[in-house]
Amino acid sequence: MSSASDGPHRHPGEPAGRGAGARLWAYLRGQERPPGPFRPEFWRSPLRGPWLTSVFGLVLLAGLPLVAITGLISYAAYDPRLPGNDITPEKGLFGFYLFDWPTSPVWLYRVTQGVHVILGLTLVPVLLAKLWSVIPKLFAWPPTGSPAQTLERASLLLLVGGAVFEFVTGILNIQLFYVFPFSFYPAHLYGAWIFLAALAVHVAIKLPRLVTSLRSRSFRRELRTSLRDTRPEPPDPDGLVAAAPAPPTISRRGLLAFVGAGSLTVLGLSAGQTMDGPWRRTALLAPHGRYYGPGPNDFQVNKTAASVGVVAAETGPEWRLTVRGARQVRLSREQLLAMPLYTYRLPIACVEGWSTEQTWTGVRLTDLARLSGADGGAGVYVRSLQRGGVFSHVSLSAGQTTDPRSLLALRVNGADLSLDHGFPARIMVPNAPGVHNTKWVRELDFRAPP
Ligand SMILES: Nc1nc2c(c(=O)[nH]1)N[C@H]1C(S)=C(S)[C@@H](COP(=O)(O)O)O[C@H]1N2
Ligand SMILES: [Mo]
Repeated sequence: MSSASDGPHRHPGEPAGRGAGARLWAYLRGQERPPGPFRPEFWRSPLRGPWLTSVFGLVLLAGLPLVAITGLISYAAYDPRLPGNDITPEKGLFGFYLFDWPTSPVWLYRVTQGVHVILGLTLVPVLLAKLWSVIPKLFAWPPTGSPAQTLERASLLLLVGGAVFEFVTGILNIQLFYVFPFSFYPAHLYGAWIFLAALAVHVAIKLPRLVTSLRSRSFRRELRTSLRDTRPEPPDPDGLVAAAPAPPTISRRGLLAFVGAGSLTVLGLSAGQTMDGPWRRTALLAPHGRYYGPGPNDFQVNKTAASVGVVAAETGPEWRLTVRGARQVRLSREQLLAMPLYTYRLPIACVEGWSTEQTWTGVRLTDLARLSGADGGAGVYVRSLQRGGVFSHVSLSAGQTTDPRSLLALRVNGADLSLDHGFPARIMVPNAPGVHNTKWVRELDFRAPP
């Protein structure tokens, strides 16, 4: 077929010594494939094929919608319709499904956000394996064909681009690399919708092929097939199966085990951040959970007081809580401690996936509302000593404000709050996302928003 002088990428019948310009023209017109990855012979793994791709596809089809739905739930949990909570001002139509985030069950956000982050991380190896299995298609030549083909490739671009964008921004965010030149929340939200739309198109196009491909081989038999007996899948119209497969160096079950082990490793090293007790120590992939801060409150700190510029002078004996309702009241910490105190076990569940349940003691928000001549029915606008930043204030809904378990917490686990956990006082609302449990509170405003 090709002699030594032909070079590795010459097609049969290609005239030798043709000008580079003519060759480029032939590539561009789609008459000829450019060398390297654009030629089918380049891709030699004997494992690639529609069955393998479909196995990874099925896992993603089961998992990614759950990641997406819990993500959309997380956005709703932020209550972005309340004044000041809107982290995505340009949400437009994307806010169509928002609803009042409930206070019960208290563990709901802990579960949905834990699933969002931990399942998302666990699917990373599967996503990479799936992309690996279809990579020859990235180099299909000519890049566009019939209108239907062009449309399909465009949707794939959005699908792969959307998935990669969501995973990269999500992982950077939970690893606290806030390196984006844009705001994470709107970008991650828009990316999700682009990805979901592309996924819907992709599933509509590919579902029949997914089913026939999965039926083409027995999963159980594949798990019993050793390297020695591993053969390529039969040639397929999509060109996933290598045209000139190399001898296998790993069996299909070996590859599945490798990907599965990768997922289980990620799961095992990150799930602990959602658990209390000794398991938390296993979350080696989680950035939080190592630093508990000074003081007796034995659980992780998100932002320390120092890191957000809250200084000891503001939190000392001079500190007063301002409560605004029909009238304005100012209270010292001693006066708050003299009010009826209630104790509840409530979780802190951070958007970044970690969570913990602790025993909080404090004054009911409804009691404070009443003290100022309000009833909490207008919700409450909370201001922190922290100046600036999205977490320096929060709006809580009427339902959150009037829940008897919603506290201005003064103590945790029987001890005064440590400075890093929000001393002198912090918000604790059942089932609220962690960000809404504002620390270092200086003002509660129960008046109806203007
Ligand atoms: N003022 C203020 N309150 C805040 C934050 C903050 O950065 N500033 N972080 C929030 C976030 S994102 C979480 S998850 C919880 C964490 O509480 P902890 O640090 O006591 O564990 O506090 C919330 N309250
Ligand atoms: Mo958080």
